[in-house]
Amino acid sequence: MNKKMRFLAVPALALGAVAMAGSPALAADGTYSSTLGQLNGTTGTGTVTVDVAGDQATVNLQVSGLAETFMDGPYPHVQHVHGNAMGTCPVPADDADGNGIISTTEAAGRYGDILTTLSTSGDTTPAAALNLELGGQGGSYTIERTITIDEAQQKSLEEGTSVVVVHGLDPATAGVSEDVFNSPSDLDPELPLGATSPALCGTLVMDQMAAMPEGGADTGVATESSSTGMIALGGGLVLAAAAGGTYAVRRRAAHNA
Ligand SMILES: [Cu+2]
Repeated sequence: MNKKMRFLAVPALALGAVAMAGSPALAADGTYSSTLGQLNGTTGTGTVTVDVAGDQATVNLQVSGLAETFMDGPYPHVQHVHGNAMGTCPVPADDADGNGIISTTEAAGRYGDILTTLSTSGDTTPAAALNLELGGQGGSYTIERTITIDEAQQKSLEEGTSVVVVHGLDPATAGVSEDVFNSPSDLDPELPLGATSPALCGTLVMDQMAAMPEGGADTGVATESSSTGMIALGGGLVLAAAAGGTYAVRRRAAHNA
């Protein structure tokens, strides 16, 4: 009887750890972010964070200084999470046809196909990729919304191949002639090439402080938002299960902060 109870004690402890952490973390869970880089003569800037929990992703995308107007209206900037390729942004050498614009098709070898449309409302699937009404409007805007992401998107995040791309070049800075800018888009011949080509681009990288909380003792883990704190706690418990003493260190750090 005594022996049997000791045998049961180990799995009981393991279950306790899982219960304390809440639902077991899925592989893609975490906070991802990127500072977007400029392509095709773009002078604007952008940052994005994506908080992932299961199939829910809270996206916060902020851009400023992009092209403001298009045909007398607010310039529509379609934007997506691409993935399942190299997980990188294109370089000038990717301008295969040499017309001066790296098109979406020319960049696809780097950042891959559209997995999620970062629309301002409604549909977030690839079907909404070129819906101009659902794109960012004007030169500066913020999109903050929680969306459902499919398994392909989750897998790409987990593998580090997810790349946020904001499309829509500024004719004043793109560095090409009006004829080239307005030539038929590789994505939709009804649209100008310049309007659908990538303007800002950045690979989503998981926040390492949240992923590896043992490095965060002096860097304010406890002052972060509750969602990040939960992730840090989950990570701490995983470490505790793997390597005995770590949990005590983590608890002390959290208590002091
Ligand atoms: Cu795109």
